[in-house]
Amino acid sequence: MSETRVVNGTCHHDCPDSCGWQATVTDGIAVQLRGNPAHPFSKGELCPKVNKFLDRTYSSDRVLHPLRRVGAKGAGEFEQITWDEALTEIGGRFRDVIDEHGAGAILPVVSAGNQSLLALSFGQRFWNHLAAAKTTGSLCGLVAGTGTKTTNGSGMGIDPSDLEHSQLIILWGTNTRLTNRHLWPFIESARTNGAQVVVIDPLRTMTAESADWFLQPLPGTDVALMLAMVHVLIRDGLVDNEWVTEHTLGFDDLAAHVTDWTPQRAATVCGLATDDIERLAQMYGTIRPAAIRTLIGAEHHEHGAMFFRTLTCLPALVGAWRDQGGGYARSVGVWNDQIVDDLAISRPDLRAGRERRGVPMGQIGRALNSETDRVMAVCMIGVNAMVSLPSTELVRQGLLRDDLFTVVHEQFITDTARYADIILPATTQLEAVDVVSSWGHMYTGWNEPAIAPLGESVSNSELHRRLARAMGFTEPALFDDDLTALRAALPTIDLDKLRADGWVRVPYPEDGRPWANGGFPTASGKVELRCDSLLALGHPALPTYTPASEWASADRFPFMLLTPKQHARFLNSSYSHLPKHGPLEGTPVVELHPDDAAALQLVEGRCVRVWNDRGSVEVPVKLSQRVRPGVVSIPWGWWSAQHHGQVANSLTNDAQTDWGGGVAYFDTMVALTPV
Ligand SMILES: Nc1nc2c(c(=O)[nH]1)N[C@H]1C(S)=C(S)[C@@H](COP(=O)(O)OP(=O)(O)OC[C@H]3O[C@@H](n4cnc5c(=O)[nH]c(N)nc54)[C@H](O)[C@@H]3O)O[C@H]1N2
Ligand SMILES: Nc1nc2c(c(=O)[nH]1)N[C@H]1C(S)=C(S)[C@@H](COP(=O)(O)OP(=O)(O)OC[C@H]3O[C@@H](n4cnc5c(=O)[nH]c(N)nc54)[C@H](O)[C@@H]3O)O[C@H]1N2
Ligand code: SF4
Ligand SMILES: [Mo]
Repeated sequence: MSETRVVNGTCHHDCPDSCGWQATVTDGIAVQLRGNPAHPFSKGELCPKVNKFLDRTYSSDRVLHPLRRVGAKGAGEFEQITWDEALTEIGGRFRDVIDEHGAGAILPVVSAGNQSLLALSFGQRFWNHLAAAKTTGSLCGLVAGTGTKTTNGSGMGIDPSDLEHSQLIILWGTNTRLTNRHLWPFIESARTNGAQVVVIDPLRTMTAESADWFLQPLPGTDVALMLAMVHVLIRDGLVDNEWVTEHTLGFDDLAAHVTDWTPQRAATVCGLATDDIERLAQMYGTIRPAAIRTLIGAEHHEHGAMFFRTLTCLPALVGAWRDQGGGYARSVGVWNDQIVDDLAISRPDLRAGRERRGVPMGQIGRALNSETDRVMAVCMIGVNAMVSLPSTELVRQGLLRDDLFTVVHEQFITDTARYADIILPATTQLEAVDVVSSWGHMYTGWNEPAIAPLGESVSNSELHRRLARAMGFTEPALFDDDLTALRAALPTIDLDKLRADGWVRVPYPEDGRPWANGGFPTASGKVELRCDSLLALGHPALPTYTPASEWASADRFPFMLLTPKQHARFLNSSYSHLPKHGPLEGTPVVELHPDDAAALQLVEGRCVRVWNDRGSVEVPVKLSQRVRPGVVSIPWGWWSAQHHGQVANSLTNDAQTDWGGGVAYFDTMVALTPV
């Protein structure tokens, strides 16, 4: 008799929507995956990426056994070995590195390929106990959070679903319909009630196409636009004086600072029309409730933290926090984190006072090539470094080193895994228990495993238990089972109830107005329009526009390059190689404005070399009105195979952001040469 059951889970992708799903399992095989209609945010819908997740899970290309490299690094030739052989080799190599160079020469690189709690954090117990090196900063989100916190003392914005109460919604540097699709119905619902939607983005995205009004500034110039908005708000008496007096610090300094930030001046910097800047400020100063929604894209600039620090000043000036549906909506990870005891799951105490040497996440390429503090072993977990890190040719050079020992825990032989000495097989979310803290809504979700791990694959937590055993460690916390670790991580949550219910709503003010009456956790207790603590970090205390250093190379590399998330069937680096994803999105191209194409005598489909001192990719030209003249765009997420060698990130800038430890991917200048 065959047995069928339905198992509830939560999508693990680094995506704000953290959808609830239901897997139908017949005789141990998942036969259908669909959205859970009862989920309060995703409401039964998944997305074009994950609708075909079973094809990913059961793909014949899955890595199901430990593999050892037999060919040259990068050649992608491997032989199957046993887990015992793999662990013996890893244990031996790690011990040799520690004996000769110290544990600081071992670098774990963990990213959010699976952003669930155990997947991301349980392994830190092992790395803390080892006192290995660690990555600092982040590819995603830290800059936006840190910039916001600089002004507000907290990264906590409003619940994005409350946009349904807004009358003005400014989507500022976020491509909602592509990257955060389950939020769109809330925005549409506000629209039904008369709300206007404005998109501000250097690319005419699919979200821009759906807006009531679209503004297209040059990349990296928004702070000038914001300062001009402040200028107009003050000039035209649109400031909420009562709220500003009570809840902000430094208003007079800011007012003096923006006197010469006229709309005319900002228009020149941003490449916008003066009238449009006037109109935007007027709308923002007069329509209530007014919400600004932002996410991650705008942090990928040298002055990324300044963007978010300045943006956070705007709602304070017009008293937007007073209203439900007013204020500023960004990642709500900080709200979800309230119920997570991060120390209990990642156990930094296991370092026992030893420092873990830090390597900036965005500069792993540089670290792998550095002669000082040489990295001798890397362990890549949930990251496709050769596609996702900036300046990937540097990463490649590093991974090619003969004296570097590379371990990759993966589901597929990715561009990165090709450089591994040992590949270890990873489960998918259907195969392991976990809990997902959402950064796009207020529900932390349970993930019940639907099927047994395929082949010999293991979850991230089991991987680290095995690594601990391979090292001969005896510290009991390294071997906690998943439920014990989850109980420690969620001390206030009844795990059995969470498991039965599927999700729990995290604490959030019932009236939807977290900052209506101030109470900001800054040093001054107020919104810091002037933030003196920034001076100590070498940054101006007042919001300040600074052009990106990279632009100085414009004489050699005249085009600004964006490499955005662009495909509905891609989630970061994760789907381009699968037959029901990649081919349906076409192939990589460079989008070029027809005027630029004419000047370069380039026509649609003509192959062009896009290059700078970091790398070079050859792609066909796509004439496009989505970019402005002077700006070109190559969609990101394709692997080297579809790019005939190098990838979009071969070209990108690995400079760190002003503060917050992010990456200036989108401050990249390139030249175009027909081939
Ligand atoms: N040019 C450019 N570069 C960018 C960006 C951009 O917009 N443009 N965006 C940046 C951003 S915001 C991010 S978040 C990063 C994302 O960069 P990555 O983290 O590299 O991207 P993902 O594709 O989400 O996940 C990486 C890998 O995790 C694997 N994986 C999935 N589940 C598991 C698991 O349970 N265990 C293990 N061990 N592996 C698993 C997947 O197979 C995948 O290969 O890229 C950044 N890079
Ligand atoms: N389909 C799909 N969905 C995804 C992902 C995916 O790969 N595919 N990735 C997920 C991940 S990891 C993340 S972090 C989120 C990101 O979600 P978003 O932040 O919404 O998406 P991004 O594409 O990173 O950036 C948003 C927009 O910022 C714009 N931008 C770049 N520079 C500037 C600037 O200087 N000023 C302004 N105003 N805008 C600028 C880009 O053109 C882009 O359209 O999406 C998640 N959702
Ligand atoms: S990738 Fe995002 S939109 Fe798609 S199912 Fe997962 S959480 Fe939902
Ligand atoms: Mo991200």
